[in-house]
Amino acid sequence: MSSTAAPRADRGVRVLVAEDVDTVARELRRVGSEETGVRLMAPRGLQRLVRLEAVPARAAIILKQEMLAHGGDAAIHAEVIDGEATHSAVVLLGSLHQLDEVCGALQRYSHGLGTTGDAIRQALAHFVARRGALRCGPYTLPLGEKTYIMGILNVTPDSFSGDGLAAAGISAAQRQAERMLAEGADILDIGGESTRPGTDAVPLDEELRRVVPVVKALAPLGVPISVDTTKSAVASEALAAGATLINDISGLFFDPEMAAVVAAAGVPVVVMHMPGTPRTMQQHTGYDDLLTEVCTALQEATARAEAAGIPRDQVVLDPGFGFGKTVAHNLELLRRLRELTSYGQPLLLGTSRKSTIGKVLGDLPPQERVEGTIATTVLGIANGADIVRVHDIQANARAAKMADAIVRE
Ligand code: HH2
Repeated sequence: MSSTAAPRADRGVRVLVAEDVDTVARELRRVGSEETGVRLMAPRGLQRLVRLEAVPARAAIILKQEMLAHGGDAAIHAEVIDGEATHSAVVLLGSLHQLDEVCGALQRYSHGLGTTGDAIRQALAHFVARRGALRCGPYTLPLGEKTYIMGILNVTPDSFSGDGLAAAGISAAQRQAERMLAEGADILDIGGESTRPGTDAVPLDEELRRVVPVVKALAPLGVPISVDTTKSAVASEALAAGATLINDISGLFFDPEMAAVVAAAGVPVVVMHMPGTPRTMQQHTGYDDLLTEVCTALQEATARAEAAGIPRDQVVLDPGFGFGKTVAHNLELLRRLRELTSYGQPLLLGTSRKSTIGKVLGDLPPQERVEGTIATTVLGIANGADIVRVHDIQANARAAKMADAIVRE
């Protein structure tokens, strides 16, 4: 090439992958930028959409003005501009830098806008980093370092995937639990009531009879024992028998005593999204905005927990894959799971062998859904899951370990 040729900048054009500021900063340093510039530029390298619910009209207009003033924008309901709506959902569009500047500017306003700014900053911080730990009695599970495998141990005669052990007795449950631990389970989840679509509730006495002796037998195994129940009396007796985590698919909704029982024991609780009950949930699949409805319900469940004295960071969120949702809904939940990390609470995902996987793979029966489950485990981890609740421990534990090595640097 002759030395008089014009300098070329059309080669090696590449779009970079960066999901957090540290990665952006690393790429800027690789160019040779000076450190002051790196710190100033990095937050400009990431764009975020942030949704706020039910913002009073005046505050919505201020948000839009401030975003525009800082080079971003905000979508608000058209009727707010016309003065006809009192409230609006708002979607902020901006770089992390612009959003941070706006949050700072909001501190100057009254109408609670300062706390709105703080909440936006918090959600943005939670979206990338998982901190803290789940405190299950004597077991502490640090979050963010690895994905925890919750092994499903159903002591039911009618679980949808045919894995129930109801008639097999305590020693069969013990053998299965030991096998699950050897294969890599970190938590065991014991359920005495099937939740498959259309089922009725199991009477209290029967659920106690199925669950409590198994909890007692498995508590010495050295891992947290979770109990999958919506009944406070079952939770209470299981906790006394050694359980250290409660998994309530109703999100502390069915039994008004449940939150107080969990709070008194000082253990974490999983709150799951389910519209209606297992009997009726598949009649409630008409969502206007799936993620907003799931997130709103989970934040209501979190408020019930906090009101009873359960610390917010010990309330695990679960979007309820397969509960009152169509195949398309379940796939959307997985695609957008990371939105649920905005609240800074641990995330659990329960997709194992569920019918959505069977349907996507061409009507495969539950026992042939392991590969499909692994795909959901891996994408769930990439999208922020801290715990996956699964039947096939070894396959999912290996997949999770591999996914962890890739996504949890
Ligand atoms: N799914 C089932 C049961 N409990 N708990 C949480 N937190 N999340 C879930 O997705 C979830 C759950 C259904 O699965 P399974 O226990 O295998 O079946 P069954 O309820 O029929 O026993």
